[in-house]
Amino acid sequence: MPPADEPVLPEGCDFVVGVDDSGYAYDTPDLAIEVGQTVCWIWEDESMGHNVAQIENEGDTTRMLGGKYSGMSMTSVDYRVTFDKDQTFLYICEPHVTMDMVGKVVVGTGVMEVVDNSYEDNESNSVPGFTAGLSGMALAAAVIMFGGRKSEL
Ligand SMILES: [Cu+2]
Repeated sequence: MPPADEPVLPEGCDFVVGVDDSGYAYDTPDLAIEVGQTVCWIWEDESMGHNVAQIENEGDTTRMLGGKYSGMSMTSVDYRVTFDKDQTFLYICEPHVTMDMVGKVVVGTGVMEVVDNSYEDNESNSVPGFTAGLSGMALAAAVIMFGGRKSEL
């Protein structure tokens, strides 16, 4: 049980990020969490709207296309993300990024595992089936060619 003076986390949240008293910053802009934990960005009835928009690189002022996005800035937000991979998640509040309303979540090692397909091909489950299909086609082609030659004789 957490100490009594700590706020109770909403169910499903391992961490909650809100808006601080200034109204122009996240109250917990730097988090370090474990893989599999959930961060909840929650605020209610703020005087201004805020959001959470993933950026690609530190210092970016526009969101990453295809990145995580809580949507348009709102005065009340409940946006939750469960991080299932090591990574460093960088985000901004779009209307206040110029006022340095930015945040970071370091998940696990903080470094996304680089998937090297050329190395993993032999281990992957889907690839042997694909290879078998290819050799089956090659075999069929060989049979057709062989059959063709045979009929020419
Ligand atoms: Cu903001």
